[in-house]
Amino acid sequence: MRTQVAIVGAGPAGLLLAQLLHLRGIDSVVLEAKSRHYIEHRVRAGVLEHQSVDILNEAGVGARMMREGLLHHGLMLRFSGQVHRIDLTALTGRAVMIYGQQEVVKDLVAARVATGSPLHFEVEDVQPQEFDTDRPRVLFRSGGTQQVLECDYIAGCDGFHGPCRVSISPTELKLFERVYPFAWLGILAETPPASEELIYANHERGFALLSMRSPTVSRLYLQCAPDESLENWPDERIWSELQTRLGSGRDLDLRIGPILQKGVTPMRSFVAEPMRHGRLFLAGDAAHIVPPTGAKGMNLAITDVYLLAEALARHYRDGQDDRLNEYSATCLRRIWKVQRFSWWMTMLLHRFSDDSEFDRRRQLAELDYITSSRVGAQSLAENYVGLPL
Ligand code: RFL
Ligand code: PHB
Repeated sequence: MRTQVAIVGAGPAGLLLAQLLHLRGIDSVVLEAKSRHYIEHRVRAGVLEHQSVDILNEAGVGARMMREGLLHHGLMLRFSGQVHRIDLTALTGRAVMIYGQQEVVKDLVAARVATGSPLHFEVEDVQPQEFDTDRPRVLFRSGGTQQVLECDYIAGCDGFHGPCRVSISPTELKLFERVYPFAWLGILAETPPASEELIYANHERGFALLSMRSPTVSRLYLQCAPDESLENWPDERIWSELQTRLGSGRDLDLRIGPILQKGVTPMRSFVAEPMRHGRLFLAGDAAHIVPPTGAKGMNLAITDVYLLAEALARHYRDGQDDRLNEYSATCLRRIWKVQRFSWWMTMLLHRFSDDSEFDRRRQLAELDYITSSRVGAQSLAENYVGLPL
């Protein structure tokens, strides 16, 4: 079996890369460990930067997003018992789109299937090999049969736990990591969003976030312990904690509804440098993780593969490798700014177990500054809607 680009992983990064390459006349094979049903129902991120919206539209997979997605022109910050609106559009001229990651994945899988190009689900034992030579290949098993996929390039879009990054010699990678002393308990619930816009709450009992997926489905998060067991969180406790932290009763009417899905997301900041090793290119969560407070994980995956597709197109179309050579540095420059923003939002909104009274006052003063100074608000807004490519 042979292709131009072997893509490991069918998350937003791998699937979008496959579609962008297809549009540029470049062949690829996508290898995914899970089933189609599994990846189409994995509940994760939900906020698309304006630029991600443009890229998905340009890739020809944006029609349903434009119909069903919710365009948001602002967000709410809640602290000290009050809510303050950050008017994203007035401050930046841009808006963000609320559209679930699993919906993006469904649209991308449908587009891939329509091209008739290979997308293999439930493959096992994926091993990227020989990427430091001119003849890289990927070994894998599919339906019990051992396969060899020869290629020009390998795209490691296999998430944080995938095989690509770990196949690189540790001496060639520099890893940067910060693990936070808390996690997010996230639920998807059948209840109309209690607010038209997202609410990020800094409460003395911990962070809470109100988000949504549709006019009838809410997505809600609570700061919890990093090793939290869901057994400690019966539905009544989740709702009561959300109501307290989001201030339901006074400003807002958060109605209890059936919980469709529950999960705990650990919080970490992680970067592996560089993102290229010979003919292996890492993209998305395979190369970096951000804590979800800034809503950036899926957006970084989208911008990485957009740059990678352009670089590969330049190679195949013009015979020039300049963009491929610059890929890692170009991505990392943006990634570190997004790392900074995601870290900053996390530090601003969560309670730390060792918070001193000084830290608490400083956090509230910073929130007060952001919500009372146009410059303060603008910096948040500019990062939230997305920095330019
Ligand atoms: P993905 O989506 O993880 O996709 C990687 C794909 O690679 C597959 N894979 C393999 N395939 C073949 N062989 C192997 N050996 C493989 N190992 C793995 C996986 O099955 C998967 O299909 O990475 P990608 O494409 O880079 O996209 C990044 C985003 O998914 C991610 O940044 C965000 O979803 C982060 N994130 C969240 N962000 C938010 O803004 N809000 C959230 O609520 C939120 N929740 C989450 C999240 C990430 C999570 N992970 C990765 C732990 C919840 C979770 C659980
Ligand atoms: C979500 O809707 O899942 C979501 C929204 C904003 C975030 C993180 C997750 O910062």
